[in-house]
Amino acid sequence: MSDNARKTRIILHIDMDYFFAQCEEREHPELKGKAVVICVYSGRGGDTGAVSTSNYEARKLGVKAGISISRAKKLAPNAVFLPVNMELYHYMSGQMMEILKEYSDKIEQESIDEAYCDLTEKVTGFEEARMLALKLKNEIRQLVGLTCSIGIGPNKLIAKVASDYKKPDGLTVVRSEEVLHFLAPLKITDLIGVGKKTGERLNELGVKIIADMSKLSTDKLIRDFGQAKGLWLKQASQGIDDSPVEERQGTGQISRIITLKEDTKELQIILEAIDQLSEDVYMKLQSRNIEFKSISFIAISTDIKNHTKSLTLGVPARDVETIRAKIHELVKSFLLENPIPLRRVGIRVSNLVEQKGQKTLGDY
Ligand code: DGT
Ligand code: CA
Repeated sequence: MSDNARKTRIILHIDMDYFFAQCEEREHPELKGKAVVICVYSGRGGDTGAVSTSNYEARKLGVKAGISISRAKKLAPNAVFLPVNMELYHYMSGQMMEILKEYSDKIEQESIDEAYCDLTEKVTGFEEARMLALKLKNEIRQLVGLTCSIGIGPNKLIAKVASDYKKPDGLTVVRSEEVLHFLAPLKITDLIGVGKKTGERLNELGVKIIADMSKLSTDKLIRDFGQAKGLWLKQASQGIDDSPVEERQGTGQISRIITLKEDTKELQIILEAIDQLSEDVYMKLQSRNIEFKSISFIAISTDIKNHTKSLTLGVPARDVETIRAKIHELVKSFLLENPIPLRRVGIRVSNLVEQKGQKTLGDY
């Protein structure tokens, strides 16, 4: 084994609290303190459909993801019921992921509101990782206006269980030597990958908490669950997980956001900041060999409200001159229409086109 492979990893998992409902609270501050339920209406009229998520006030009344909207209305007749607004959630997710990227370049986005981050090369130990996580939480609260829960551990499995351990607004650090003690009293279904069905079968074997499972022999688990799952269960119960944090390339869009040195509506200062980002976006397009058709200026004002201004090109491009020229155009017209001080500014390119072989412009 190389020295590198033996090195203890430090993995962070971030999970936004009651994400869709929290985004709505942020957009509509008058919702604060009320029970809020986010609904996916089936489109068949009336209240048919299911609850996507709810805030903690609504959860206290028994309103949870997956139950029907009509049941939720019976449980919480005074709650505020809102339809999903995916555009808003993707937008907020993008902002939070952008901040995360400032902390590490080894990030695996797991879902719209969750990501793993490998901090092994970034920090000297778990204490420094904790300080970094506090700073990250604070920055997300200040700049995006949302709370999250973070778990830190020697692998992805432990980091994920740790982020779920204390919610909302939690931070749980589990060092390598604390792993077994941390896992022992938890329910087996707290392990990511142990679903309802596996949980029920383990219950039949008398296994309720992780400590019970770690006592079963590998052979027994393999007999009952098959080779791969049996081995995985044994390892998971001991907190072992070697899977790497793998950067997944989202194909949909590339964005870069920066915090201005001070809040401003000065065109020149904003253009200077945005020019740095044009370079970053250009490099990213270059490295992935893709072009874009749409470009947006992202602006976050001092009241942390989001604004965007976009345009679409006739033919795809990826050269830095086009990025710069188009984003300048967008910034200028944005400031004319909205002469307000900005806190953060950014560029997003979307409608991405992969460059395969030698295509001519006529092929697009
Ligand atoms: P949390 O993490 O327990 O504080 O609460 P959430 O709401 O962030 O839950 P999470 O992390 O499992 O899921 C993130 C978002 O994904 C959530 O805000 C809404 C959406 N979501 C979760 N479960 C469901 C579901 O069963 N149906 C639909 N349509 N959306 C869901
Ligand atoms: Ca969440």
